[in-house]
Amino acid sequence: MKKIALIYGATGQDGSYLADFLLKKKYHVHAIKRKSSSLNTERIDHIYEKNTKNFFLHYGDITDPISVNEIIHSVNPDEIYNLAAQSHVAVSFKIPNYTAQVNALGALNILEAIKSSKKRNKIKYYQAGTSEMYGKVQENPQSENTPFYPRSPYGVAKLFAHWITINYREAYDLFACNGILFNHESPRRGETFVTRKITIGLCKIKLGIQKKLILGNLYAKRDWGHAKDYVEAQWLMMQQKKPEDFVIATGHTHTVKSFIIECAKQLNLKIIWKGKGIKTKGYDKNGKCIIECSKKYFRPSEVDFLLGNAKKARSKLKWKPNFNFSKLVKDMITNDYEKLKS
Ligand code: NAP
Ligand code: G4F
Repeated sequence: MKKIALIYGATGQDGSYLADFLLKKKYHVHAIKRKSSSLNTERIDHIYEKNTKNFFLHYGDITDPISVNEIIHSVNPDEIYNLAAQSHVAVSFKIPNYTAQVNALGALNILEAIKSSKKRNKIKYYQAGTSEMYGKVQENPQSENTPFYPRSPYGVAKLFAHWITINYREAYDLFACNGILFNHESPRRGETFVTRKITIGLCKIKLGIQKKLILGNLYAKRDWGHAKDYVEAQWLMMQQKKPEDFVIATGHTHTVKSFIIECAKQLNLKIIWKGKGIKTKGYDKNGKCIIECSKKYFRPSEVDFLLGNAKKARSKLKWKPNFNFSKLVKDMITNDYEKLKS
């Protein structure tokens, strides 16, 4: 019999790749979309157009326990992936209460619905945890055993979701696991996250349709991987006999500035750097300033450095990423350049 998966967050970057991945594995995929005043299914439209037989869309919202219960009890899934979130760290400082409703209590709503389901011991649950929980890092590199120290309302809310997942696993014997995923990007990445803002900005500058790219902290370091590799890891965690938590990361870290430099290299765009810290500026070959920093994009408290240790996933899940840093940049740059050119 075909397995049934339910994806919260299916209209997002990871949810859309996960839907592609599970459909290839012959799952029946049920996907949740939110009511929105404009179309929000761009990332899954390609599926809907050609694979309607195994793909089902439902309106829902993770903050509404009535809808969460109704969907879980009627779909009767084998696997539930909770990828739904207010996923922007900077925005979480502006809407902390809302971020907690979605990122923390949303997870609890799903776990409660599983607990009250007749199939409760058969349903597997995946919680989309994050390296943001390490925040002010207490150890390098960060593994499953590194203590957490979140630095944003986003990170704090995700830490609640992490621990409530463990608590429901221990208290009610649910198959509930946490992925602790480091940053992962792709051509489907939201346009306000730094990597996509850079790939779009530099492609537009190269094509002469944007003059300047204005960013925040260029010296923060992130362990960036590709979303396609990371959704495979999510699925692998759900295929284990016992639920456990796993760090997913590449084991390499780069500054935001290095990300810009790699993009510029692939676009054959020369940048001459001058100044330090917030005064750092990038100039083109004619001496025109094309990159500068603004306080507007700095956060009240920053996560300066992230570097993951995914040894456990590599050995137990046999997971290994196919994309390295330059392949990731290439995928994003190629996609944005082609799209913008046409
Ligand atoms: P994303 O592109 O921002 O997608 C978030 C998804 O959640 C969207 O489908 C969004 O729907 C949905 N959503 C938001 N609020 C909701 C609500 N109240 N009810 C139902 N759905 C809701 O994020 P992503 O990059 O794919 O990340 C997926 C998950 O992994 C998130 O939980 C994120 O926090 C976590 N994570 C991401 C990374 C990363 O680097 N990408 C790393 C670690 C963990 P709309 O399309 O309607 O907005
Ligand atoms: O791309 P970012 O916004 O990602 P951030 O904050 O690391 O969060 C992402 O990864 C987390 C995993 O660690 C996920 F849980 C979370 O959902 C999200 O997907 O920012 C990356 C870095 C930060 O240090 C930020 O200060 O880039 C710096 N940055 C510099 N200029 C900027 C900008 N970030 C954004 N968004 N926009 C800028 O102009």
